[in-house]
Amino acid sequence: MDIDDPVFLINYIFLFGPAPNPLLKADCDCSGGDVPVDIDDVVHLINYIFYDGPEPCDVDGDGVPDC
Ligand SMILES: [Ca+2]
Ligand SMILES: [Ca+2]
Repeated sequence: MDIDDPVFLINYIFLFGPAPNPLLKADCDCSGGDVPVDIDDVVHLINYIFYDGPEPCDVDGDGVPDC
């Protein structure tokens, strides 16, 4: 979990970079829906890393944030 993660996501969302695998692991804000991974997830991650924001979503429910 560091700055590489939001950079990876930004690449994927805006620059057609490689998709996260599995895709749902990058749904940091647990939004789900048709487009689970979008700019909101990047914002969530940056908040968490730099501004003590809430932890990323625990996508698979094992108690450890996955994003
Ligand atoms: Ca999301
Ligand atoms: Ca987990």
